[in-house]
Amino acid sequence: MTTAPAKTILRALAGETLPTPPIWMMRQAGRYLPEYRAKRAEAGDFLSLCYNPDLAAEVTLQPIRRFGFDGAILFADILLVPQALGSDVWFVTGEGPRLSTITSPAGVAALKPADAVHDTLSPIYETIRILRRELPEQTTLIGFAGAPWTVATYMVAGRGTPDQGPAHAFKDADRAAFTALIDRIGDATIEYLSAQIEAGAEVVKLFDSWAGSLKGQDFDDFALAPTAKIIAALKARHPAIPIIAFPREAGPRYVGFARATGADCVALDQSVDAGWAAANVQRDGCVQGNLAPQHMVTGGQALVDEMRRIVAAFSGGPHIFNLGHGITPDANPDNVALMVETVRAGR
Ligand code: 1CP
Repeated sequence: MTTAPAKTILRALAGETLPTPPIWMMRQAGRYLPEYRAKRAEAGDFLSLCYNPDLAAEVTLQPIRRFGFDGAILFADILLVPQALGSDVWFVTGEGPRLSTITSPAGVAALKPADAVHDTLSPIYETIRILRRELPEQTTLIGFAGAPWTVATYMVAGRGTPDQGPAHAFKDADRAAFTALIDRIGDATIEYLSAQIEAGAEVVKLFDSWAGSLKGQDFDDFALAPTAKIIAALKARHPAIPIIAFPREAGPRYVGFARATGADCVALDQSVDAGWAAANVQRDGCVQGNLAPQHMVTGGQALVDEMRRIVAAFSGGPHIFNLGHGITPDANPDNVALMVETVRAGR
């Protein structure tokens, strides 16, 4: 006989419909919090914060102390994997990430092998071990990585891009070399997420933030297939670990995504209608997300009304409350507190 896991996020991910949804928040640690900004200044720069296990654990715990979310996401970044594969990565204050660029088969071939990623990423596993000791017992620890397409868009362009143009150009010019890049990132991601799970991550999430720019066969080959491959490998090694997939702005391609990839939960951005997603996506299992992050800036009755609409739409199945994308630096922490209060008012 087995007993149901007690943590609410794990129960929802196992397919349980709860009376009120558990809640966590994308980009819970970030510049909207003064205590985050203070720790970041102490670390010196963003990457030093990611690779300092004590400080990274501290900025993960800060929003949990303040708001008491049901889940905490590890503090790290999707661009640590390119760095571990041999790309140069740095952050320009006020602008964002910069990387060396990969635009040729030789650039792909020069990347380090997947099992070498631990040399760079072992501090992240230490952050996870600290968090498992320090988090409240009801809080679920969520590990993560970028999905291969999204990570590739940064490795090819060397920076964030509005339309992922350079990655599309590489893919269209040399599909075999681009596929090799996707495979290399996928293999590294399997090693990285397995190690996160072994260190104590209880759930892992794959961020495919730029999935929406892939259409037709490209979506199948570069969003769906790499995600399915990573999930199959992780489930083979760690059968009990729930996995959240976030093919952001996939639109109609959200339909069937969980079935095709083996994901236990699909995270929804704010561009899809909650009623539509309940009928077409939640029928395959747990969903999370959908609240526009802008509500964390504007707050008020509009926030409460929109939350009630989302909760009602997803009340017939497993649901985790979350934003449709990360909270922005201009958000007001009081609105985050109001969000947590509102979702729990029914408890
Ligand atoms: O302090 C700062 O100025 C840095 C801001 C910041 C933060 C707080 C960056 C730079 N990364 C992070 C942490 C981070 N990134 C987390 C930690 C956990 C959390 O609290 O949520 C996670 C899960 C991420 C994931 C991430 N990084 C994604 C996927 C999710 C998404 O937002 O779409 C992406 C695309 C990145 C790349 C990245 N890192 C940072 C920035 C500004 C960007 C986007 C760059 C761009 O496209 O221009």
